[in-house]
Amino acid sequence: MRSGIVAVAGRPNVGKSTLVNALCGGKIAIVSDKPQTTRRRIFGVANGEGWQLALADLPGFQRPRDLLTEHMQRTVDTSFEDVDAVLLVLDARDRIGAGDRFIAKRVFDLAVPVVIAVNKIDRLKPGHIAQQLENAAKLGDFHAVHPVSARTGDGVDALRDELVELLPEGPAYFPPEQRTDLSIEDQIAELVREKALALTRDEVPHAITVEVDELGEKVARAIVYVETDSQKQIVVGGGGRMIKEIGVRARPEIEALLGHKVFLELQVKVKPRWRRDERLLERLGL
Ligand SMILES: Nc1nc2c(ncn2[C@@H]2O[C@H](COP(=O)(O)OP(=O)(O)OP(=O)(O)O)[C@@H](O)[C@H]2O)c(=O)[nH]1
Ligand SMILES: [Mg+2]
Repeated sequence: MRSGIVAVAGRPNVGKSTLVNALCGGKIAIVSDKPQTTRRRIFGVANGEGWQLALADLPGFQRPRDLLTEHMQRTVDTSFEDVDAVLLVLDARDRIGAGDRFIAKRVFDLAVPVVIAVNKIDRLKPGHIAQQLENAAKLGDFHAVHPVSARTGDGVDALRDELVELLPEGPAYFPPEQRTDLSIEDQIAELVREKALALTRDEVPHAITVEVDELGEKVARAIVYVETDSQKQIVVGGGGRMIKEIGVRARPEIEALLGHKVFLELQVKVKPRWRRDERLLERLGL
């Protein structure tokens, strides 16, 4: 048996979570077009004949602005301890910049193999992709570079094979039916947050956090927290339209997760400055 942990690192929004989902063959981590979607480490587990690959999806590297983003960076740092390899994800569509180089320096200093994924190659010209692969190769002493599209799945099988090759011999960390380390409540909260992120913009997505406070046979109740009254107005929407839409989008995925129908009850509450509240962050697992 080969088994091990691969940390997935990179700037915000490069597609780390989308790639973790593609490598695991199903939805594990929520995804959005807003940076800083992932706030904590989430394991996504892929199993095969004689191997288990545990991918640690991580927040993107950024300069901390408050307690939440400080915690997120600490999560990234501590998650590099005891990994067997790092998957460094870059965006094929963006110039490789200071953010990429910062996180690259950090991972190349670890004494483990680094595999680079140049993601989002869908609909890009071969010349452009070749150029980005060349730029990526200058970042450090990598084990391999893979062009991939997490969205279309292009190159994902070859990347998975590469990562599995790097796993040491050892017993599986997770039982085969377990796809993630998130509790069912946290998975539901994340799905609600994903829909809220998709429907809001500017500062609002960053001010949203979700907590499931009741999960019964027939009812799942979640609270969507924001920081201000005006954010609450936006998330509730005129006549409750926005929060209703969030529920309409989240419910099918929550039902698929639970394996049965559920009544999803969403409530929006203001929690001023929750992103700076150490105790609340701890309660939310952030
Ligand atoms: N075209 C294209 N878009 C992609 C691809 N992979 C991810 N995206 C998009 O890129 C955006 C960011 O994806 P995420 O997976 O949330 O990125 P992330 O790196 O996990 O972001 P953070 O958690 O904020 O650090 C989303 O809009 C995705 O749909 C890809 O292969 N091709
Ligand atoms: Mg993410």
